[in-house]
Amino acid sequence: MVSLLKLGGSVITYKEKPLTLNIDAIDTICRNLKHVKKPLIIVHGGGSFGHYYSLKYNMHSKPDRYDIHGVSVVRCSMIELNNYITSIMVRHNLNPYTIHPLTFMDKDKPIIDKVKEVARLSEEGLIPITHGDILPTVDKNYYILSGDEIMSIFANIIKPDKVIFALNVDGVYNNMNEKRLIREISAEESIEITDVHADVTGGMKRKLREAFKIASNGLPVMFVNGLKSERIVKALNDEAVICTMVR
Ligand code: IP8
Repeated sequence: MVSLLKLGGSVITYKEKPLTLNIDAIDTICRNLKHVKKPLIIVHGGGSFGHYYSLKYNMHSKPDRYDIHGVSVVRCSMIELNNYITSIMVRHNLNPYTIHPLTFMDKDKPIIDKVKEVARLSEEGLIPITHGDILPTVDKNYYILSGDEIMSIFANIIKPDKVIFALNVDGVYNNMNEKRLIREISAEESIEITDVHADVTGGMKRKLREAFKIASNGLPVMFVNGLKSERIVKALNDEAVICTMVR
């Protein structure tokens, strides 16, 4: 059975510093992923790469006729970020295999056979890795596809046994003043979300929305601290871990 892991932009980059990787975090995650012996698919976010340029060129999830140079720049920044991550993975003897979202998306709809092929590759020993991106739709419009949305598209089609969102905090807090970790949320509950960073795809609210969608299909979703990456491994290996579970 396949597991789905989203590496949030707040883990792999320093979100408040444009175009800055968190090399230590990526390196530690890769070192730890060697201890995971089951098929894995990774999705990563834009962090201070994609989101930096999306904000600069005023691009959002809503399809529109965005500045065409901006479209190019946002895409390049995501490819660059992906290249950094995959080269660190290879250095750790992992087998990443980048799949750009246009391979499995036809405008704003997933190509089901292609998504299933992604799962097949993970069973053959590769780690398919994809990312949030800027994609064409119709009438010269483009839109930003969030990695969080890719998670729910994949979860819906592949039906993985684990869905994990790695964040830069321990999970979902009741609010940012008290910072009490919510250990379990059921899709019906409403919680107060304050996003600290400007995030063109909707930050924590978006993540939770996608997690609720996934959970409503019977797949529990875990929000785990990716800066304590041994937790990612524990979660993937079915061990108890500090996290927020969305059911
Ligand atoms: O960080 C956004 O992906 P996300 C990708 O998963 C871009 O929402 C291009 C900003």
